[in-house]
Amino acid sequence: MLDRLEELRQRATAELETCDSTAALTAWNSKYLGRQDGELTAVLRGLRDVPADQRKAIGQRANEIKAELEALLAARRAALESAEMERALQAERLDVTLPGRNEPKGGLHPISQTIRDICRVFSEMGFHIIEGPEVETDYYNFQALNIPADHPARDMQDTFWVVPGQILLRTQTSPNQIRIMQEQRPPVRAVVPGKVYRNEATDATHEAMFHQIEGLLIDKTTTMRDLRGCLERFAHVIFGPTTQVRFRPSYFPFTEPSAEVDVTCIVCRGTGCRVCKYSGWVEVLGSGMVHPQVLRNVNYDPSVYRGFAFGMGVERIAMMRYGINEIRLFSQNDLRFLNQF
Ligand code: 2U9
Repeated sequence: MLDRLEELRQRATAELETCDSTAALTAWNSKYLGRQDGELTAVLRGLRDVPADQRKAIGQRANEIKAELEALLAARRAALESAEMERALQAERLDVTLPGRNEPKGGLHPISQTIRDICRVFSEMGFHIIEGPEVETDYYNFQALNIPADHPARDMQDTFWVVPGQILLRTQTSPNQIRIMQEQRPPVRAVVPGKVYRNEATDATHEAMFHQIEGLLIDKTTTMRDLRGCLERFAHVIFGPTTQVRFRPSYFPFTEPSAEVDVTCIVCRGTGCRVCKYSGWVEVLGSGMVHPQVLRNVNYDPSVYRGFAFGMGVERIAMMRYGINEIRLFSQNDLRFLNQF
């Protein structure tokens, strides 16, 4: 019996050496020391059948071996666990002292920057910022704005037709002011930024697609002085606080009276240079009092309500601000140009 115990001890010890995972250790444990059918457990359980004079010695030796195997198992488990931990640490090595990686930074296109800056000025004066569709009907783009089918102003805005005579790429953002007036009663205060399209020959100052910002204010007592005050505020923020504003008579079908608006030349500050053709002034936008027919078109009574409107080309403003003399640079996506803003 003692020989059998010795053989079991050697076999178990040798086998333990070959266990190289915690799963193998668990299997080894139940094979030799398991409560149900471990080999050593079976020996201990069989002690009652051993002749009384040998029982003590065998029992003692079996318990010694049990204690020894349990100690070996614990040591082997500890060694395996620390090896596994070491392997995981190597595989997931992370140096928290390394500097972070910088993501390359994007930036807003100069046209987007200019739109935001201009909209902010009017937003601070209580104007809502609205956007609308780029594909429009003839009614919203022309007729509602007092430009009927045979009107000569249509020649100035040669148009990209989607369905000839009916659906077009908008030539101005004004259709959205018409919609706002249809949707709500005065007072109305809105600015509308967005892309517009005109079928024109391209050169250094003209493109078939460009951006506009238009503004509209309707109330009971609105006058041209309110228009002038708002535009002076705009000019001071965008071109500097010493900028002066000048109105010149003009004609637009949707405003009466109408005015072109000039500001002191931002290059020479009014003393005269090539940019302002030695006049000291540069034109920045068009404006006027909303035509009574436009008010009637949206069921506003022109004897009760009046308002002003203005419109500007964003590319033109951005070219002045940044000293750019070629409009096509804005749409060429050349990073050497864009990275400067
Ligand atoms: C409504 C009534 C009136 C908008 C206006 C202008 C004058 C104007 C041009 C500037 C340069 C177009 O981009 S540009 O070529 N615009 O001169 N725009 S008044 O008048 C409106 C708009 C909407 C309901």
